[in-house]
Amino acid sequence: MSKVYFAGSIRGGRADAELYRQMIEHIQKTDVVLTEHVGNLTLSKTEGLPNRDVAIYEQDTAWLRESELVIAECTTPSLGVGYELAYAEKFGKPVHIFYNKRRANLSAMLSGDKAFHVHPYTDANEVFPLIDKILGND
Ligand code: 6IA
Repeated sequence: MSKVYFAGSIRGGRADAELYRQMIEHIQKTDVVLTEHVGNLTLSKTEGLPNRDVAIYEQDTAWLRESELVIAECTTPSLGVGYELAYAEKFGKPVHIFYNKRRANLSAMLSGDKAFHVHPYTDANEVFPLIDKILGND
């Protein structure tokens, strides 16, 4: 059972929050997701108090160091997710990036980084068997 850090946009926009929720639920069938809140549909992009941000940063970077693997959904661009991916790379974590190639043009800073495993898809249903493969559950 692996500890997975799931990354998805929050203040970058919540258009894909329902997909994050489904991906998290899928991973949780076999593994542990440290960041379940990313799929919380009641979390809005404007929510939160600025003075909570230090605690959020400290907690999320601690979870990244503790994680064994990072899975990110990057169709909706997010500065926070981009930061997390670079942080994960620095700590030697395997990083898997998903994005819908019909809706997004992934940043060259992600698609050009050979340390990252990038998974473009055209339909969200393709994501779940790919996750199974990553987790060794296929
Ligand atoms: O720049 P973004 O907000 O889109 O960054 C999203 C990423 O940063 C996610 O993958 C999360 O891991 C992390 N993150 C951003 N905001 C929070 C948060 N906020 N709680 C936990 N992780 C976060 C609580 C509510 C918030 C809207 C203030």
